[in-house]
Amino acid sequence: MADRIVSRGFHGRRQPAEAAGRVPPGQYVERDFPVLSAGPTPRTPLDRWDFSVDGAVAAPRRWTWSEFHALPRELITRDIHCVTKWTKLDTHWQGVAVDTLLAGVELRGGYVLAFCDGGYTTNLPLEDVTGGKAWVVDAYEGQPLPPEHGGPARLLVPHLYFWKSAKWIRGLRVLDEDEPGFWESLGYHNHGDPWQEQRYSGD
Ligand SMILES: Nc1nc2c(c(=O)[nH]1)N[C@H]1C(S)=C(S)[C@@H](COP(=O)(O)O)O[C@H]1N2
Ligand SMILES: [Mo]
Repeated sequence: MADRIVSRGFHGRRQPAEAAGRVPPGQYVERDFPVLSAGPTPRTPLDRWDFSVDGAVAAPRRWTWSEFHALPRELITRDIHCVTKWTKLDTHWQGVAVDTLLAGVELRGGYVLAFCDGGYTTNLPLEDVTGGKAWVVDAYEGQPLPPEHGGPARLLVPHLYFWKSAKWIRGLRVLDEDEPGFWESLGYHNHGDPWQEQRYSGD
């Protein structure tokens, strides 16, 4: 009896009890942290790194690495969901809220395009990156963010599929008209809500 209960836990993709209600449709719980990159890992030295808010704004902003580090920081614990169907529970991050980066910026558009070293982009409506829903993070599980996971800094938008969490981010371009990013122009869903299973355009 007891061994049956135990062995059930190792069967296929059955979800442990603590995951109940936390795993979006079609997802399974992953314990490792897979790396998914569309190209090589860029390695920008910190003295050449900066973060910009530009585009449809009254005045663009720019922070060097040390200026970025002087901004108010937050600890973030969230579940993340990749469109390739893994979900990772209770990931811990540190970084700066997008709200903090946009504070005092006079916005003249309702969308952002995140841009990155290496050329990757992803598009988001402002309402998905404001109100405590998105961060630019530079630490994972108490350590500097490893390059393969987007270090020195990546976007974290945990309520959307993880392709929206752009690695090696260098800035947010404010747009008055939405514009598809890298995966969005290759057939992935424009919004990417895992609870709605918005995987591909048309879902
Ligand atoms: N710059 C950049 N960001 C990216 C990607 C990428 O290829 N380049 N892949 C995206 C996809 S599809 C996913 S699932 C996650 C994977 O992040 P990870 O490698 O840390 O698991 O990063 C997203 N951010
Ligand atoms: Mo992904």
